[in-house]
Amino acid sequence: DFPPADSRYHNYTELLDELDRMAAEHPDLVKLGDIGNSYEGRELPIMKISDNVGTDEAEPEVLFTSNQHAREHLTAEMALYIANLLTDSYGNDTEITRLVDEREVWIVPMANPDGVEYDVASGQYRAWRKNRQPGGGSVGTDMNRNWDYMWGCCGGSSSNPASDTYRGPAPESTPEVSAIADFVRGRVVGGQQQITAHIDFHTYSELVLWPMGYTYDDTGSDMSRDAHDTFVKIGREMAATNNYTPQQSSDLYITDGSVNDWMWAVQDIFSFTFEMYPRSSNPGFYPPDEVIARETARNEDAVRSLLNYADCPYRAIGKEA
Ligand code: 0X9
Ligand code: CA
Ligand code: CA
Ligand code: CA
Ligand code: ZN
Repeated sequence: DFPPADSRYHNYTELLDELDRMAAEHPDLVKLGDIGNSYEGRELPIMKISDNVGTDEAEPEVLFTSNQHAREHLTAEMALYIANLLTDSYGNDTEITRLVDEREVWIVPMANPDGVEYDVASGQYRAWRKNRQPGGGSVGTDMNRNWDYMWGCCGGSSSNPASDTYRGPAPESTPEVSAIADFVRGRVVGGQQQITAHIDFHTYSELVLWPMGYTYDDTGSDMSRDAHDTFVKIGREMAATNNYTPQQSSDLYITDGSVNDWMWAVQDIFSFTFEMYPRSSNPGFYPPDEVIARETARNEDAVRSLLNYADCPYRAIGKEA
């Protein structure tokens, strides 16, 4: 488990317990499910939050995902923060009430539970990043190199199974990425992707990142000028609220097969990566649990902003349909 000094972080079963508690306390707003199983057979939980939560209404849908990378434990706490915000503030905060009424929010709080549990199992952090699927004499695929768009195209991932950025033998070879991708494909209703906006939470560096990751180009056949300008505008607005640094993801470094590129190019979802606290390698992936409250609340206004834009992201550049 987590070391005693970091016991306020949630391991997999503690996270499931917290999701159950929220669903029990807010049965009219919260629906729990799973989107499949991890390699080792753990259910991959998903939470839906909306009014009339049992009904698929014609409301813009927003997705939050956390913990593709195992050691980035602050990101599961971010997912729980969003879930608690939307449920506890419903009926008390006029903006949250409106957003819960007018959006359907999906949260995948721990996309890589096998990796998370492996990272903390011994009581001493293992600095584990990948999932726990064996292959090629090694264990683990980097889920954020395993998505099915420009997979392995551009030197932004590794073909070496021992590498921390191993892309796997094929796109969606990891059951975890395959499950999330299947879920997202399942949100196409009447030919229209219902999810309009997405944040994938990572640590660390305090960045707001937008696609593309596989190319340094700002625009191309998969990124129109208007779409790029919308990413930049919303990304900068969100970064102004949390004091992160906004930039195109490839300006950090090139990645191929990463989640934002697939979400945008294949699914038309305005998809961002947040690299959370801290800025640098001390404390790196393992900030003490004392910072959880401050560093999750730090992203509240950015989350509100994206939820607001979800009905028409192009409004950010004055191009309402
Ligand atoms: O490398 C990653 O997958 C992300 N950083 S992390 O330290 N959390 O592993 C960054 C992904 C963003 N995409 C690009 N930089 N292209
Ligand atoms: Ca502590
Ligand atoms: Ca609803
Ligand atoms: Ca819907
Ligand atoms: Zn990461």
